[in-house]
Formats: sequence, structure tokens, C-alpha cells
Amino acid sequence: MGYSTVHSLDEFMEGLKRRNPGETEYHQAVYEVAQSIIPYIKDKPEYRNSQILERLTEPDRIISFRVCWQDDENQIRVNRGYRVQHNNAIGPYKGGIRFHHNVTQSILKFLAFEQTFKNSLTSLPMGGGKGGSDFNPKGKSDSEVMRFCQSFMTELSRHIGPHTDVPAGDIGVGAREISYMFGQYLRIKNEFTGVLTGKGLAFGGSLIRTEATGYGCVYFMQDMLSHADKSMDGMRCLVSGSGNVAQYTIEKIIHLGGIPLTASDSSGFIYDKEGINEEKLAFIMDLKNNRRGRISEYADKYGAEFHAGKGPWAIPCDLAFPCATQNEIDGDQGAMLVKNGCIGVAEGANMPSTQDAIDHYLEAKIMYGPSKAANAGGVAVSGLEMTQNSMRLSWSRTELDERLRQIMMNIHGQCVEYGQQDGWVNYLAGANIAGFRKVADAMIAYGVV
Ligand code: NDP
Ligand code: 2IT
Repeated sequence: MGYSTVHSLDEFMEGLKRRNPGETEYHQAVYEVAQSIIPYIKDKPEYRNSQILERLTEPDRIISFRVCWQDDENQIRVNRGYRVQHNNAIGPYKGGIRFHHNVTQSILKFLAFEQTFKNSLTSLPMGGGKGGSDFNPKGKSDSEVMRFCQSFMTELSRHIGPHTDVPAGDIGVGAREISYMFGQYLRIKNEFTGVLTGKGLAFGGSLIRTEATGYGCVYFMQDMLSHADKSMDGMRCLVSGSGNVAQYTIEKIIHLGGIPLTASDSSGFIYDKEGINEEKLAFIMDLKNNRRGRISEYADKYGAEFHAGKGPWAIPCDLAFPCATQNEIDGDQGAMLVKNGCIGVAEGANMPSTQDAIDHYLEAKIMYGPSKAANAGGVAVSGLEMTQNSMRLSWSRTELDERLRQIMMNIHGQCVEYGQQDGWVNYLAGANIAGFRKVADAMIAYGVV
């Protein structure tokens, strides 16, 4: 059924679910966007008549492939690799690669879909894509990770390129994995190009990329607060995760005078009533980045509380920064945050709040910075890495941090422009509409493609 004949969100979602059976995360991500876009395009025939929402919810292509590798016991292992190339209307496909045992096509489709709107919000010329594998890096040796990455890139290299598709990191893919993949791409193609971002500084990487997602997320919160005549000073902050995004979120909260109280991993969370300071953060960074240890060690070392198996969302706070994974805040936890007085949520992770949790934030009219706006700093600096690679030069740390700051401010401005609703800002609607417009306008200009 064409959208021009569809009248409601429910009808649209029914068709989407029929076309994408069982892909619950993808349904959730599309619903979250469609709830803003369907009312927006209601009286705009240029969008409605071009079936724009149906075209935007059908990925350009999905590549799925076998990844064979040998473990340290010489056993042959088989995983599945993917690249979802969602939309390249405004630039080459761009988005991370995730290695996690729970990766499915549905999860990568939701991430690639979200990435399209996020990348549009950065105002840089990047389309949306995402890739990954159900490979579980936990407990694997460096050699095993290297052999997996080489095998994964052997196939992926056929489908990417600096003008086609430029992957980067995500959960389970950091500096080590990007280096192994970039090295393999070089061997196969004999071309030194900016085909991946998040590279090491010695081979085309950009300063500030490592920090960018976390810093950007706190900058976005700072902008929401200042729009409401408030500041980060003394704010009690809950952070989840303890990987790349969480670490630099905590660092920037400390720099701006906030008090980070928690960090987590998939086994549970630590609650440090004194606040995580620079020294304790250095411990987390060493624990996670060099020793690949568990967050419970923090509790042993600093005498903080450790709570097994759940997120920190029941701890009273002023601000929340979910930085671990999708659906980590359910409806009850979202309600708990609001009840305990939380005034702002900035999402470092992608889709960390369920729709029920979002409904609680919107009903209470707290400042809710959705992931496609709040965590866009990472991909924005990836875009700047692409620019530097094309020019074959490197910008300074100060210059890059200033550009990141400007980009986050610009995203905040776009959200306010399109999300202003009698007396408050619906940042979710603002981000969805602003991200949508640029991609949709490009697609319509291309005709029927
Ligand atoms: P990392 O792999 O560095 O860290 C992930 C963290 O989240 C770890 O602490 C991990 O714990 C925890 N985690 C992962 N899966 C789960 C789970 N199912 N349940 C509970 N905890 C979990 O990844 P990043 O920090 O890079 O990514 C975190 C989030 O930020 C993701 O949603 C990602 O998509 C998003 N993001 C990342 C960007 C980037 O530039 N890296 C950019 C924009 C968004 P454990 O070690 O126990 O698995
Ligand atoms: O979700 C994301 O925006 C990322 N994982 C970063 C993507 C990128 O290309 O830098």
C-alpha cells in the first residue's frame, strides 16, 4: 500500500511489520521516527506523493556473508558478517561496525536507519550504514581477533571504499579491530585511502575521534541545559556502560563540574557516592581498554557499591547518560528516573530507551536528547577524519574540539527549530524532522530512484 493512501501511523507500521517480519528492533526504530514524520508530512503533498517514508524505510541493500577463521586450537569457526547500506542520498554510506554475540540483521537495520538521520543532522555529507557480526570478542586472544578481522575485511573490502561506504567502530570494535581491518584492506587493495575512520594517528586517524561521542553527548546536554537557563555545575549524573562512549562522557561531565555517580558493564553497575573523579576514571580506562576486565573491580578497589545484573536507573539523579546499548532503560526504569527528579536524558548509546521510557520522558516534558542528536559527535568527527584524509593533512586537537562543539550546537539549534512546542522543546520530534528533511529533499530531487 502506498503511503499516499495510508492515513495513520498504525497502518504504516502494519505494512512495515509485514515487510520485515520478526525484526523488532527495526520496527521500534522506525516507529520512533515515523511518530514525528507522519504528522509533519500530513499537509505536505511533495513528501506524501513521493512515497518518501516507504522509500526511506527500505535499505538500499543488505550484504550478508560467511566469515571463517581459525581459533588458537586450530578449530575452524564460522560467523555471519553484514553490512547494511541504508541510504546514500546525501553522501557515501557511513556508520560503525559492531562485534557482539547478539548482533542480528534487525539490530543492524535499526542502527543503519538511525544513522541516516543522525548523519544528516551533522550537516556533513554522509549517508547511513552499519555493519557487524555475531562474533563475540570477549575472551578471545589478540591473534584470534586479528584473524577474525582479516577474514571479515576480506569480504567487506568488495563493498566499501572512500567514496562508497566508510565504516568505523561501535560496540566491540575499537582501535585494535580498526587497525587489523585497515591493515587487511591495504593488503587487498594496495590503496591508502580513508576507507575506515577511527584509525590510529600514525595512519590517517583524527585527533578527538576517540573522545568525540562522549564529549559530544555532554556538549548536547550542556546546550539543552543552557537553553533552559541551567548548567552542569553540581549535577548528579548516572552513566551506564564503561566502554568508549561512557569513558569520555564521564570525563566531560567531570570537566564541566558535574558529578558522575555510576558506570556499568553487562554484569552490573558500580555506584560511587563520592563521585568518579579523574583518578578513578583513569582506573576504569586501564581496566577496560588494557586489561579488558569487569567493572566490579572498581567496587573492590574504591569501596563503591556493586549491583549485579541491572542498570543504575533507580539511583536518584539530576541527569542520565545511557551509554551502553539498546533498550537498556525500560518503561519502569524511565518512570523511575522521572519520579526521582531526573530533568535531562542524553543518549550516548543508540536507542537505549524503549518507547515506553520515551513516553514517560515526553509526558513529564523533561529534556530528552535522543541518540541521533546526542551521540552524533562521534560520526561528526569521523566525517572530519574523512575530510582530513581527502586533503592529506591533519587538524590540531583544539581545532577539532572547536568544530565538534560547533556541530553539536548546530544540531541542538536544528532540534529547537523543528521541535519547539508551546513552551518546551520536543527534541525527539526536532531531531527526527530536521534529519529527515535533508535526506528526503535529496531523494525527491533525484526522481524515482
Ligand atoms: P564499547 O564496546 O566500547 O562499550 C560497550 C559498553 O556497553 C561496555 O561497557 C559493555 O559491557 C556495555 N554493553 C554492551 N552490550 C551490553 C548489553 N547487552 N547489556 C549491558 N551492557 C552492555 O562500545 P561503545 O562505547 O563504542 O558503544 C556504546 C554505545 O554507544 C552503543 O550503543 C553504540 O552503538 C553507541 N555509539 C558508539 C559510538 C562510537 O563512536 N563508538 C558513536 C555513537 C554511538 P560489556 O563489556 O560487559 O559487554
Ligand atoms: O553509532 C555511531 O554513530 C557510530 N558507531 C559511529 C559511526 C562512525 O562512522 O563514526
